[in-house]
Amino acid sequence: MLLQTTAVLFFIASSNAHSWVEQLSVIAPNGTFTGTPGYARGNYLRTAVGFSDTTMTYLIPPNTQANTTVIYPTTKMCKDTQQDQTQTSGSPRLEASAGDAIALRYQENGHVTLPWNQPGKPPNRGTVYVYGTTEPKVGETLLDVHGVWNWDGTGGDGRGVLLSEQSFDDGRCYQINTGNISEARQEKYPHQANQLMGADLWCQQDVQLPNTAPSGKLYTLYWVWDWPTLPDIDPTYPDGKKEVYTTCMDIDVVGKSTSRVQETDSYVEDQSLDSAAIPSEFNDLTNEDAVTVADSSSTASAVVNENTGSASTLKSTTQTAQTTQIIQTTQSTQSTVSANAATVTVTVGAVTAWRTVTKVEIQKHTVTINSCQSTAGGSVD
Ligand SMILES: [Cu+2]
Repeated sequence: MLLQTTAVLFFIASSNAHSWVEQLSVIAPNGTFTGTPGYARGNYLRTAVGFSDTTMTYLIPPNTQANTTVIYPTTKMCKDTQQDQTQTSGSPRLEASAGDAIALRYQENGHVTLPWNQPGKPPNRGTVYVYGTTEPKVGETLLDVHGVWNWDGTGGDGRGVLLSEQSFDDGRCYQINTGNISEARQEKYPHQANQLMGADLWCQQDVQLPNTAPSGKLYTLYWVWDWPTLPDIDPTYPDGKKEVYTTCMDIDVVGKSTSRVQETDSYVEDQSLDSAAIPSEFNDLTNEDAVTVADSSSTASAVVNENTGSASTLKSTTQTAQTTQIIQTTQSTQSTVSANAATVTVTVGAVTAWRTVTKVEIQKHTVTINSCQSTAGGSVD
């Protein structure tokens, strides 16, 4: 019981720590971020007075909605602070040219590296979508866009397109914790701690601004993280639940298309991960076909099986994820006690994950953690 209590305390400070697009960057042909970063509408920097996760997270359905198994047609795409195309002081829009590759970065908040914290979630940690339009609407609804706008721009009212669809887990990102996933990634994808990310490595979704984006105008991106809970797994949600987060942002389209991403194999290997595109995502952008073909055949199990492949093999649609593998609620747990340290092994579906807990006395061999990891500094110790 003590372990259970302590484990909960490790994470309790962060129970509302979900994800949003923290920063946008143009990617140069060599895969390195270039220029001044941009930010979402109504952005709150983490360093701003009054910042908390809730200043940026936008949960759909909202906590106030009794039935979380439905999303109503009236539900807005954008958070109330992101309805208008306005920026806050210190958080300018990204400037980019038509055809540019752009990285959207977000924090995983434990949803990648501590997947056992939320039972019933898709093994790919959900799917992230980016929709683009030159004709955004105040009051835009989620359901007019999400799952409706398509690659060809022929979906729904035809005002926009689907620009990108990938797993929330980009195959690299981590926050620092003692779980095996984080530890493996810290070793495989090391980087110098910096002021922006700390020791964590943010997740990334790379998209290409359409070649047709008109210069001198704003181009709007809607980022949608679809992260449902499947039914019959978490006893709290016997019918499952919908859980979606969005970020709404605009780009100042400037100059002419420089065709930055139209050269293939220009990505420079071994560059600093602090400011580098994800190679597989970036290389996808050099190939129009690859961008438009979501790999719906890849099984989600590859995602949970840590370090098995690049982000491109991690692509799977939500539907695929829902049918291929389920993170079990009933986690078989093994504990080994040695002095003041214990290694807790949690079996999540077919995958064994573990985290090392120090200075904790083991009295019960079960661990229940139902929240996500702190984003501040990324440490859970
Ligand atoms: Cu969260």
